[in-house]
Amino acid sequence: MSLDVATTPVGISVTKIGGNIGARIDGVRLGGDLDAATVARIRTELLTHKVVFFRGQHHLDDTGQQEFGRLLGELTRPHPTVRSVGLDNVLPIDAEYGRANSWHSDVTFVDRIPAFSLLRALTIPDHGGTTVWANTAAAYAGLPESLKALAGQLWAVHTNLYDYSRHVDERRIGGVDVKEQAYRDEFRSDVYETEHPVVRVHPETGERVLLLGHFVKQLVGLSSAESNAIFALLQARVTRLENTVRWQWEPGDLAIWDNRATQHYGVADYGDQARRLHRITVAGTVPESVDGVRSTARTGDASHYSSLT
Ligand SMILES: O=C(O)CCC(=O)C(=O)O
Ligand SMILES: [Fe+2]
Repeated sequence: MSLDVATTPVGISVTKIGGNIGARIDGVRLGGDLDAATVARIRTELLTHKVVFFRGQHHLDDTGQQEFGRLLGELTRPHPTVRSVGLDNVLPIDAEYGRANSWHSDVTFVDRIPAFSLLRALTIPDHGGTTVWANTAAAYAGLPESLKALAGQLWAVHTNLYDYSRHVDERRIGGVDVKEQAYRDEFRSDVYETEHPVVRVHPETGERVLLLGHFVKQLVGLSSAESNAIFALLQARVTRLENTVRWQWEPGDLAIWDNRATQHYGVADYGDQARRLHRITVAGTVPESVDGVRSTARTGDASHYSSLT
């Protein structure tokens, strides 16, 4: 992906952060009025680096974030099931409602997985509260041929009822905050189950990516023990530290990630300090396997969430 030099906007600088993922983009004021060449450059950098970070976007509010997001594509509803907290297309990510401290790609329990997520920092704790992203294309590329062959034949059921990290908490008696419990109950108010290929062909870059994360319930056709073992083996390839980048938030930051080529993890190391970010997601298409077979929804209809298929 290279841009014609004549159309490359002046004043933009791109600085790689991790060796395998992540770049900071400086010299851009984000908004709905950005020129097409700058938007194209941002998209190219995003597809290349998988997650890009902008500092100092203090002028952005929810409206500006959404107007800018629409330059990258149609926006989804805030969330397929969480209805009470969304304004327009915005999903608040607030420590009061829960913490995303497990590895996932966003909303993989529906068939039409969002293409991009845009997360804007409003209130950030004095310390901690970083977010980590991992490159799922690099994870696939680094597999030995034997594991590529295995992964390329596997399918996984993803569901919003299942979540590796929450599993223990939900069984505990007491100990779960009422507000957090109410949010979790709403999160699970509608059941979605979708079969996705473990190896997806990225619709824009053509790269092969591992499609896993905490919404995976089971690999199709395997026993739970086999499924858990193979999931752990492949997921460990995604989250190895060489494959990640960690961002220390400041208010006014905006991060955009390619949700089809990354997983992320919100590090919950900030105690009871306030932390709030606002997320919007750009609609994405239904995944295709290396053999061109599309994902299938088993349960739930996500057409109200996004009309893209
Ligand atoms: O809280 C974080 O750092 C990550 C939140 C998250 O998973 C998301 O915005 O999709
Ligand atoms: Fe997330």
